[in-house]
Amino acid sequence: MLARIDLRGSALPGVRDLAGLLPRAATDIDSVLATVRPLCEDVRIRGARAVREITARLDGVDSEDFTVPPEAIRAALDGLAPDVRAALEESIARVRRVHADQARTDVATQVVRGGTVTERWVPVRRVGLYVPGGLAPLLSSVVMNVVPAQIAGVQSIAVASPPQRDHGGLPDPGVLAACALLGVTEVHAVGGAQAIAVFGYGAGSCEPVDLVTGPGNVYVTAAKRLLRGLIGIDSEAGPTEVAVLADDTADPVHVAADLVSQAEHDPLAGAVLVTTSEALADAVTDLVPAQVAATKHSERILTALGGSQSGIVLVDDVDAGLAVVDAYAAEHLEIQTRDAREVAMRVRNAGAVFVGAWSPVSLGDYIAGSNHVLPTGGCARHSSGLSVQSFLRGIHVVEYDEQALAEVAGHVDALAHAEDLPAHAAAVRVRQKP
Ligand code: HSO
Ligand code: ZN
Repeated sequence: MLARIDLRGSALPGVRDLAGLLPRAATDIDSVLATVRPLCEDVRIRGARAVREITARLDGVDSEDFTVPPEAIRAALDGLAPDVRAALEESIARVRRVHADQARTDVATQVVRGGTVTERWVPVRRVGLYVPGGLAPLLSSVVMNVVPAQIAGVQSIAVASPPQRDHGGLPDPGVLAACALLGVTEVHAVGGAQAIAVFGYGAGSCEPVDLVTGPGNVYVTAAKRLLRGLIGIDSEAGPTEVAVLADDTADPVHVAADLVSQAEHDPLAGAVLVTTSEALADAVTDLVPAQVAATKHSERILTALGGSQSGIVLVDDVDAGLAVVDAYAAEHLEIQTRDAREVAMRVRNAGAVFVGAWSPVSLGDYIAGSNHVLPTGGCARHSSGLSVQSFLRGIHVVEYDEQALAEVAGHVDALAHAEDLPAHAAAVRVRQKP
């Protein structure tokens, strides 16, 4: 378990080679496209009838209508345990507080006298939020998807989540209760690729959406890739992962627990410790087996920690550690070193950074106020996690008056002719007085 990679004693390779050396799961979306494409086509052509058949076949649930009745959503909230309700309410309040600060205001730039460009931020009209069922019913993911959409001003929000056989074909009751707490009234008991197809094409009472967000398994991701363009998507989420950058000041009990906690999600989850301290590496290696044995989902955790996507990387110093975690570009990155805040501020690539001994990833998963829908698989090099911005489009509104246009007519002429597009120049010239 937790294989070691020793990068000490010589100069680190360049970023690309370094990334290639680090443990990471390879997800092959293309190989499931062949399964997912006909399924999506079926939903496009036959709508709700196709959804019913696919759901019966794949989820073992046969239901005439996949849309969850509003009374079932309310009933789920009534049945929610008070401690879970209190926790969800606090989570919603904190996530709202953080995301409220992300709201964008329109900016008007006066470029010249008589010429302005205004950037208007306009919410997407209708979004579909996917909440996976799978190995765990992620009620917290409802909060992380819905709150930014609501703050962005999205008018129409639909949630889809797989039907559960032991809940009468409805989605997990915790997921429904979270929807109720957030005021979401449209929920569909559909999972997997077929849910994304329902969002993309519309089926039954579900109208097509403009944008789909939320993580899912490889089939969900393949359907998102397939329908991208027809709909917007947030990202192609892969298996979850955590990297911990630690020195000899880190508590090995904490580090081991954090690696184990993220591995709990998925046998394909990645957990990587990058450390300057061999003693810490040894202590974590010694502690992990007992922590895993003591927890409920030990089998999938063992698979994740024993897989080639997990391991311990030894480095000479914190600077080298930073180079390694930047090359890895983790979905979640913990900094457990001296001067952790200062080190964290030097990180370039991560979905979210958790600073110091008292900010474990599970705090962020549930209740820090940050978002937990984050870029995986190295996508943190170019993308950010879900935010209010994910649900907005910036529209440039251009308004020049006659004089301001006349001032640049010559420049338009020059550029248009340089591009051999004379009609572009003419469209400005016809407006000029002789
Ligand atoms: N760590 C997951 C989110 C989550 N954890 C939900 C528990 N529930 C991906 O960021
Ligand atoms: Zn988690």
